[in-house]
Amino acid sequence: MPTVDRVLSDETADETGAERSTVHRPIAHRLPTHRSAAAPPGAGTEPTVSVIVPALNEARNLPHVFARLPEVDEIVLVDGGSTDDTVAVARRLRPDIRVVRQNRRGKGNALACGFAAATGDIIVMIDADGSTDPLEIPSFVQTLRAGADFAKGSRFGPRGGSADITRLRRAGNKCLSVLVNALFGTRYSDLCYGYNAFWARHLHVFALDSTSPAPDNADGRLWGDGFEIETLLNLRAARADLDIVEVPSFEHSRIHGVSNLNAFTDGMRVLRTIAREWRPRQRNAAKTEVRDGARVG
Ligand SMILES: Nc1nc2c(ncn2[C@@H]2O[C@H](COP(=O)(O)OP(=O)(O)O)[C@@H](O)[C@H]2O)c(=O)[nH]1
Ligand SMILES: [Mg+2]
Repeated sequence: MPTVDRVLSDETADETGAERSTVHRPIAHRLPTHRSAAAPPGAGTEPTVSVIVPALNEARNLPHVFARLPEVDEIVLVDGGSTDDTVAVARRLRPDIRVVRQNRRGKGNALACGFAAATGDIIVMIDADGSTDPLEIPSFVQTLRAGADFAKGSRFGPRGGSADITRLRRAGNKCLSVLVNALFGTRYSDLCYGYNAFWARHLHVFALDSTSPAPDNADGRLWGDGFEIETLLNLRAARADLDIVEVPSFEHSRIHGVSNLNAFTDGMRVLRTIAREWRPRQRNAAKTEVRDGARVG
């Protein structure tokens, strides 16, 4: 299985919070900035935080997104070959931003490249269209610092919600979540949501490929390069027996533009992902354990 084994170069060479799902605390607007080499939970040092932002033609949305970003240690924008001013706008808004150009196509490949480039102890993934609220980042960070390995956003648990999801996508997501929970012994309430955070030291469990060139097929994507990435992350986190805790999240409407996701074709890719990842004999029975009523994986 391909793995992340080297960091993708930046586009320009040297350019260079806890919430268990039962408690909703006020969200702080600032995150710790004190740097540490590696900060396991409880070690007494503040972990560094990298925010990964996959973006494809999101120039008009970035000002809204970046205006709501709390202070973090690193922002990595992964450009998908935008034909608008996404990169220029990002650099103007955040001169300290790191811009990475993905090497294949799709949001999944963008995230794989962004994860590989990140240097923080904690990796947070947010969208560039205004739908995932950066003000929620401290909740994800706090959840990790309280002991979780993987903080999984959920629109459908207590205090979650969405102004963006269509009825078709909601129904599909529900069915897929039920299927995964039955097959994998998990308790996900929102399988196909892309607002998550995890400790960078767990990146290897996802076995993502950020280096192979685009295949010579019709869409130039490898498996995992598309919107099935969220499902892939969730299934591999569960299989690795990570401590997965859901974090309530409210998904706003995309501000400008339209979604790149096709409910049918991308839904089918998620279904195929579930089939491919389901290896009953390798499942780890321990992940069915539920602790504090909050562990879902
Ligand atoms: N770099 C990159 N970003 C992408 C790609 N496809 C989608 N995105 C970004 O991923 C995020 C979610 O995509 P979106 O089209 O809104 O899908 P939806 O939220 O599932 O409806 C947005 O920030 C997009 O700009 C891609 O192929 N490459
Ligand atoms: Mg969106």
